[in-house]
Amino acid sequence: MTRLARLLSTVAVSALVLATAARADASVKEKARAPSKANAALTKPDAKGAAAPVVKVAANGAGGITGKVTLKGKAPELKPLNMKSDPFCAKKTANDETVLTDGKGGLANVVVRIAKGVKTELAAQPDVVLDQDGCVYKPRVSFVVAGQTVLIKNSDQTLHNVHTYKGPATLFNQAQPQGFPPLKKKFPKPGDVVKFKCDVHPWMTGYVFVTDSPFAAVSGADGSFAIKDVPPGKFTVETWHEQLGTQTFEVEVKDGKPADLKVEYAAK
Ligand SMILES: [Cu+2]
Repeated sequence: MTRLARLLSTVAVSALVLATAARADASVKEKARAPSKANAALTKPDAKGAAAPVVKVAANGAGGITGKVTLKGKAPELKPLNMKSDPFCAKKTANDETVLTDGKGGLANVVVRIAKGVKTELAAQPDVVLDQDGCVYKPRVSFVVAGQTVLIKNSDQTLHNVHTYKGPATLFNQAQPQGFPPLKKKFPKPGDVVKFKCDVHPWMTGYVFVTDSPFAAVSGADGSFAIKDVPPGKFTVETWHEQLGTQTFEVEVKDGKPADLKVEYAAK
C-alpha cells in the first residue's frame, strides 16, 4: 500500500510507466531504433525544451537496467596485502581486490551508469559512506551523484590520511586520526573518477565515480547489478572498471520491465 501511494503521488512519467507496466517489454539493442509510441510521447521535448525524460529520484519507474558483468579468461589469483608496517593493520587481513571475481566469472566492482539520455531533478540523497575499516577502503568502489555528500569515516584505531586524486592531481589530502569525526566531501564534476589513497598505508585504494544522476550501480560479488526506477527511453550506458577500462552500450528500456544488459571484460 505504501508503494502504491508513493507511485500515485509521483510525476506523470512514472504514472504512465505504471499504467503500461502490465504489457511491458524490454530489450537491449546495440543500435538505436525508432521509439515506440509510448516512448516517443515520453521523450518529447518538455516546456523547457529538454529532450531527455526528466525524472524525480523519488519517482519509481517500473523499468530498470539489470544484468551481470563477467570476466572472460583467467581471473588473477587473490593476493593478501602486506599490512605489517602498522601494528594495528598487521592484526588485520585483506586481499588486493583490484580484479575481484566470484570464481565463476562474475566480476565485482564495475560501475554501470546511464551516461546519456536522462535528466534528473535530484531529490535529497542520503550520504554515501566510505569507511576506512581494517586498513582498507570499504567499499572499494562506489559512486556518488555530483554534489551529493561522501561521508569518509575512520573506524580503525590508527591514523589514516585521506589523499584523493583525479588522475595524477591531488583533490584534497587530509589526515584523519583515530576517533576523529567523518570528513564530509562533495565532488562536483560528473564523469570524474576520484581515487582514494592513504599516505600512511600505501596499499589502501578506493574509487568513487562521480555520476550526473542516481541511475547507476556497482556490480556485486557475483557480478550482478541493478539500476532501478528507470523511465522508458534509449540510453547510453557506460561501464567502468579500475583496471579493465570503459565500455559503452546502447540500451532501450521499454515501458516497465528491466532491460537485460550483459557486460563482458577480457582478463588482462
Ligand atoms: Cu591509512
